Amino acid sequence: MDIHAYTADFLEAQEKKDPGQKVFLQAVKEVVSTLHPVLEQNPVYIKEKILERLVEPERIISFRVPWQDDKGEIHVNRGYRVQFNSAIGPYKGGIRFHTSVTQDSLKFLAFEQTFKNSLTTLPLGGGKGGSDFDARGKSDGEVMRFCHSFMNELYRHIGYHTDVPAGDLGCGAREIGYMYGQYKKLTDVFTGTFTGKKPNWGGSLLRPEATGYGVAYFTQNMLATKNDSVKGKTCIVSGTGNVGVHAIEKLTELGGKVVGFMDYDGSVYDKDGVDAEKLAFLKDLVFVRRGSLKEYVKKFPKAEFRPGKKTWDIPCNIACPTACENELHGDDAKTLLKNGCKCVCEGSNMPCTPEAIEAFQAAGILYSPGKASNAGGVAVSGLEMTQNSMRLYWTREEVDQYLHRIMNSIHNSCLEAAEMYGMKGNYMAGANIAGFKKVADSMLDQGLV
Ligand code: 2IT
Repeated sequence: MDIHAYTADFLEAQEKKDPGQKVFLQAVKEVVSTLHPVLEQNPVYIKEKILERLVEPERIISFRVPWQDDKGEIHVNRGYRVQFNSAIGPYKGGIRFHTSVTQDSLKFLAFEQTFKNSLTTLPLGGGKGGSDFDARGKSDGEVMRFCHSFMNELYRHIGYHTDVPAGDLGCGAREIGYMYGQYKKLTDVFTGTFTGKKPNWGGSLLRPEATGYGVAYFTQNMLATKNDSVKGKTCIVSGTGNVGVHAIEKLTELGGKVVGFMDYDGSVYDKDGVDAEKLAFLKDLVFVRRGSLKEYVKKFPKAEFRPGKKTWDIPCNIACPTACENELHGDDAKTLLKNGCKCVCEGSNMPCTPEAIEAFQAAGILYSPGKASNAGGVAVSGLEMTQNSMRLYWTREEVDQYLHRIMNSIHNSCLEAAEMYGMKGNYMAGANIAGFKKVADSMLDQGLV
């Protein structure tokens, strides 16, 4: 069989099925483009139509979320949960609250999550949910009423052994608190049905830090393959949400100098790099006051604020995109390469466009896809589930050891799978292949369901 013709037909059929789902199709295309040798050596995947089955979510729930603002005005948002694949464990993945949320974006995220969760070594299926709700500028009361309304429907579809949501963009500990409270009220059970909970009521220590720390550990692992390290390297981290700020923290701890980062208003260029004092300010600004990075340059006037500008023109050795999908374009990749960037480690989901990835791979620099390098977050979510099951807590150090071990294991799986199928050093291919095989083989074992 001509595998290339088979995958071309497969992708064409997918495009016909969901013509408007651009990011989902982009994610599917990327995965399929790396699976040719796997399909060639395992024709059973073709015969059993594993690809066709894998790209079809097991279930999508879409629902109305009505809520009232502080003035009494009524708003209606749309809520979703995409339960993508449960072959290796209960659906697991975050909830995104952002104006950009559509069925397309959540299908893409749930698809990526399926592979990512497979790589973590833990028994986690893939899912994602969210709403087009924008929490920015809303009062705590408004956010609470929205979250309660969201949960009034979602509660019947999730559960400790069924589907375990967590946070994502626009959904942090505050939102998880409100959702978990309502979930508990409606079901009358105290279980680990959510992760990313606060430690007082079932959360794991180190869960907030896990994604960002994991990105830094993965960066360190990639550089180690070139007998190099983060120490002394100039770094850029794009987003300054939960992932970005903790990536800045760990990269700095590992001896890196983080000189660029950004938020919705623009970017900061801080030639001297972030230190402990600046990091403490940043954490308070982002997590407590929910303020703008403009305040960072007021406090540290040697740093420059660049309104509306991204970070990618700032010279660096290491770039970690941590904001959102398709934030780093082909032109940005060329600029990074021209300025000497040698390592791109994705902290968000699919932040690099296909053109950008192509440019990095053609230049032969280290590049890792988010589904491998940002898996630390969901991995510690898995560890939160374990702790909840045992009804005990591990220390920060214990969780960090597990996280470190899991990131090492993901790194090795990527390298091994890539080499086994003739694409040595290609982390994208390795992540897709290793993630795919575990899920695909489990689907085969379980028959046509
Ligand atoms: O993209 C992600 O991996 C997450 N938003 C975390 C999901 C989780 O269940 O912790």
